[in-house]
Amino acid sequence: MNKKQNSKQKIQKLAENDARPERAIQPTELLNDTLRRIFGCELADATQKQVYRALCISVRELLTEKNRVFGNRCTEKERKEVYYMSMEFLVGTSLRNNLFNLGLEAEFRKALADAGFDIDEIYAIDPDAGLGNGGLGRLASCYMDAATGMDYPMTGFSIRYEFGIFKQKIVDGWQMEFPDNWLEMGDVWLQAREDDAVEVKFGGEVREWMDNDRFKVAQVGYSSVMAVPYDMYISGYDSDAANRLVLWSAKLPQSFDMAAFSRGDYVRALERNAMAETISKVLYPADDHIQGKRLRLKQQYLLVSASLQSILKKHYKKYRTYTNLPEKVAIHINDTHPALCVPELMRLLIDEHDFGWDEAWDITCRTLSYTNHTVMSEALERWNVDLFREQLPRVYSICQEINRRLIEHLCAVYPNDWGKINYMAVIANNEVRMANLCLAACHKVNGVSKLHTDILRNGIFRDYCQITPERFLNVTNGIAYRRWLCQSDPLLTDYLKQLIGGDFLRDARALEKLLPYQNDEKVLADLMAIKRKNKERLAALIENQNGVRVDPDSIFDIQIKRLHEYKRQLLNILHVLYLYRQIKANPHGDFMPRTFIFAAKASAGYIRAKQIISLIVAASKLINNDPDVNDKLKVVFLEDYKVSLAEIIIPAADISEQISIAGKEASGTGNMKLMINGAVTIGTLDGANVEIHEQVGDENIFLFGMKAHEVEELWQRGYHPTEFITPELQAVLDMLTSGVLGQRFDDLVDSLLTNRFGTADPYMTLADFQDYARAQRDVAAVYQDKQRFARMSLINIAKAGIFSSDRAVKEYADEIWNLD
Ligand code: 26W
Repeated sequence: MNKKQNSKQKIQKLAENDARPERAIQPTELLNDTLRRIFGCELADATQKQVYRALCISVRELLTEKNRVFGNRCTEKERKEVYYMSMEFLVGTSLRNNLFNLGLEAEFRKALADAGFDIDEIYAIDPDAGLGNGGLGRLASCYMDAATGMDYPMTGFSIRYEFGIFKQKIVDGWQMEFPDNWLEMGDVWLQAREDDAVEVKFGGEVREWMDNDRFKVAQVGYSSVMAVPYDMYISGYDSDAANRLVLWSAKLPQSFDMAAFSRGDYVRALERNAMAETISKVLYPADDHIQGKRLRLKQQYLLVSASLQSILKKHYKKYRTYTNLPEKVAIHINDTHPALCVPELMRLLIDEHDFGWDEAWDITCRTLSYTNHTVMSEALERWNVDLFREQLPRVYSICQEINRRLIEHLCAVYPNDWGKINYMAVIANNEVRMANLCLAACHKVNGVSKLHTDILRNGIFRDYCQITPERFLNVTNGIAYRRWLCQSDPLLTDYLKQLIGGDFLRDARALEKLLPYQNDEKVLADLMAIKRKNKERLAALIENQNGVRVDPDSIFDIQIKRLHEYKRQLLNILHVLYLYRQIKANPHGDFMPRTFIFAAKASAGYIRAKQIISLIVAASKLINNDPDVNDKLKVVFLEDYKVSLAEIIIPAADISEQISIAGKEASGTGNMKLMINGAVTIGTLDGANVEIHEQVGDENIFLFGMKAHEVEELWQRGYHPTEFITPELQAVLDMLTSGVLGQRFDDLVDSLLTNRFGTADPYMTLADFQDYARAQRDVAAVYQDKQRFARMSLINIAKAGIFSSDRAVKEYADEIWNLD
């Protein structure tokens, strides 16, 4: 390797004839090279921020090379590629994950330490790329990691939001949102490709004409926006592959409207530019609530049109035809947010590439597949026809034709059953139903847990499922356990490595090798000692951030997820107040000390959710400052929940709260992350909790509450929340209006007991309260028996392997995308 070449060229050279260029690099040399090139300095005189950026750029360039070589190899071999379309990728931090996957962590930790830098401080500079709200976005990132580790050519498409999920601050108990300017430091991971910008058309109208015997259609009078791609490279564990997450940024065609300028309309000239850029300005902070806003629709179309144009361009460059698209390309629609893929692929094939309707439809259906992530009616996207047609006139006319042909077909299948046909229609009641658009076209539709898929098959999608049951299948969610266990919990990982070997690093099912140790006192004690160290680390963070001292020997009971009424954080905090009253009533009783830890963001406009956060914060103030209960009960609400905070909370968890009303949580993935870190679940038989129970058995989980069918039956029978109120529960509810919590929460009480806000207690918090309290008593009793609890913890770790995203992605590859 001649001295003159800079590190970039060296890596390019290396990657030419070795899919693992990372094995040949010298960390110190590479860092100094990059520092010299970017900052004109070396490790000896670089600042921490300069070292951070140089390290990220070095890793990015390594992955760029790996991706180039991997991409060429896939194209040469004509391998089928999958494109994962998602409005959200909750990536989190990237530096540690990439170094871990490339097997470079230890080497760079040493090289930096030799130069006087602590890599953990460098990691702390790496911002969370918060390009998502919650489960759906994080799942997309876990799947990119898994696909790359298994050498699958998978490209993610999303939007380069300048502002990700808002930063949360609790001010006087109330959630405030602040802009998340992640690009300030996070831009190091992005590689702009201005030359590959794509034009996306909005507005205008449809023009139809006959071109000798061919019927031609085009959009005219539209305004153009340029979608500029930025590449974020994705590493995989111990893999030859590196994949790309392509993030589109909206720009005006020529950054300056000279015409307007020369007309002296200076502001207008700039305004139009700003207008265009607003499309990729900010992530919609809605989780499970549709916001039929124009900008949200423009964001979805920018993602879909730019991505499909670039996919078709790359495909045609290789195969000089589109007819074999379904054989070489799989396009996956992550919930309905990218559902415009259906009409847009049709538009491109028909208007731009002269396909007839039927052939275009055949290619479209065999190329597209769709995953549903929620049954919440308020989350099923339906666009107002006028807004839709105004922004996407040609796409709308194609939706009309899709709908016309669908209705024609349904009339044959369900003759005169207009109720059903209307329910299944793509366009009806002046709305475009995005789920039906996917159901009408996609060759595969899946749910994200066994229970959820059953509910889709027998519930909201039953009419479509009855016609083509073979299109519906389940792929239970999975997690990138190398991030959520190996990187987040190195103490446990190193211990497991020396106890059962390192196979589990490649295959998570190898964690089952732990099972023989379930009665091994030493191993059980060791596991509890590691858990205690992780709890000390979290306790330090809580003291630092909230100024509250928590006892690492207490039960760390954790509920971390988006704040939503169906997830029932309210049930949790009402039970905490119930416990508080019990301790107050009998301060010398033997209560197992407990620390209840909450972290959750509420969608900005979701007032009820914000009121529940306020109640949790008010309860924590009352309880944490009450000397009568201090050593027995603490409540903590951790601000600004995000991926990197979860990576510290999860290894410290004893109890994992998964208490949603049965039938509403599609799967959950936090439950899996907590399980593989040895937390024992207290939960309902909802989503993937059902499959966690299947894995660990009755004696290693604390189940409570109604099952999904019992919830349905109680609805049918008529649910009267007040019938479930006991004197103790009434006393707790009175605390919410008595002012003892420093403020009144009348709305919350009325939402439970009255129809002031619609159905009383719509998520049956009161109906499940007694059994929840019973299960929580079981937790306290079992935890007293350290060995028994440690055994439960061990079995949860050992049986969590099935929830690896490697397993899930393999199922998608085999059952849906048909990847080789
Ligand atoms: C239109 C606004 C909006 C935004 C996001 C509606 C719906 C969503 C997502 C579908 C909500 C979401 O993240 N759902 C969660 O997806 C996870 C991954 O499959 C599941 O594990 C969770 O159960 C589900 O709530």
